[in-house]
Order: sequence, then C-alpha cells, then structure tokens
Amino acid sequence: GREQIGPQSFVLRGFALPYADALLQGVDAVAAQSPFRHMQTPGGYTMSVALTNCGTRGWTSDAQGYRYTRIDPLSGQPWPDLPEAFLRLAQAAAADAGFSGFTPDACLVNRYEPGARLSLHQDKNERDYNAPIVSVSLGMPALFLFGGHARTDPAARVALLHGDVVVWGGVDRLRYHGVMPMKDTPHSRLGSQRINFTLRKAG
Ligand code: MD5
Ligand code: FE
Repeated sequence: GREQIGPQSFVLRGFALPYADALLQGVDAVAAQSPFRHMQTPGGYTMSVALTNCGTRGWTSDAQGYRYTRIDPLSGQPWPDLPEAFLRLAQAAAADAGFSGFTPDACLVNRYEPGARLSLHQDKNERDYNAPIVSVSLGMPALFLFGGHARTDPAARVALLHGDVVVWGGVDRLRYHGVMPMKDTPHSRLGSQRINFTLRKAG
C-alpha cells in the first residue's frame, strides 16, 4: 500500500521486498570496495551510524564540513558503481509517487547497529532540490522522525520496516528528519543491523 505522510511524501510498504536479494548483494558489493566507516562531524563527534556510498558522487563528513565527492577518501578511488537493482527500484518507486524521470547519481548507504541514531537534520548538500529522494529500509525496524521546516516543529514518528521505501519530494524535500536510537530487535536475515540507502540527485 501507499501511505501519504506529507503533501509530496509517500511510504510504499514492502515495495523493496521483491528486490531484497539483489539489493543485499548490491550492498555487499559496494561495501567490499568502499567499506562502511564512522565519519567525523564538523563539530568533532563520531557518527553512530556507519556509512558508505555508491554512484558518481558520495556524501562525506569530516572536520571541514559536509559535502559530496567523486572520490572515496578512505579508498582513494571513485565510489563503487550504483548497482543496477538500486537504480531500477528507485525509478519505479519515484514514478509510483509521482516523480517520473528520476535520474539519481548518488546513493548514501547507512548502517545502524543497536543504539545508533540520526539526530534531526535537513539534507541540503544536493544541488537540485526539485529531484526527490528515495529511501530503502532493510533489516531491523526503525522509528523515523518526520519534522517540519523549522527544527522545533513537532515531529511525527513513522515505523520503517524491512522492505519499506519512502519517497520525499517537492515541498517535503527540506523537512527536518531523523532516526530514534535503534532498539535491538534482530532481523531474521540481517541480524542486529538496519541498512538504509537513499538515492539522490546530488550533482
Ligand atoms: C535513514 N537517512 O533512515 C534516513 C532516511 C540521511 C537520512 O536521513 O540523510 O542519510 S532518508 C530520510 C529523508 C531524506 C530526505 C528528506 C527527508 C527525509 N525529509 O524531507 O524528511 O537513514
Ligand atoms: Fe537525511
């Protein structure tokens, strides 16, 4: 089913389930080339979420700030190619939510272990806010926080489960959002981890 959580945001429950095997193979292939790592924030903290990227651009954080790069600073090589299954899923989900012709060039892959969280933030490092962002959740369930356009606006809580896909676009694209600290509710396939990857048009 398709749940509307904002004027231009939709949860597509279970949309990724038919692709799950291919998606997890893709995550493994990406991580073999560009391993998951805990990045530093500009404020001097270490992120509790581990991340990697694929596509022609990848999101990175260090003492200098947040930005997209073509080279993985850990491997010194370009980020791995976007797996075919990621692209097909993203385009199908975007079209389902009313955004046809989505051409992502970046994919940020987050890995959550118990206790990991993502504090409220906006995604503002992409060049073009007209393109949507497609998010795919695999493994342990998460409580997603969906806020407003001001940090202090109240946030709705949305449970995101294995196989759920969310599409954010238009007026919802710059809303504050985050992920509550992860509980340890092991998943049959992925154990005590949650993988979330987001397809974006960054360049
Ligand atoms: C996650 N990741 O569950 C989330 C899913 C991130 C991040 O937030 O930046 O890696 S993506 C949620 C998202 C993206 C873009 C816009 C909005 C939400 N939004 O307007 O609420 O690991
Ligand atoms: Fe975000």
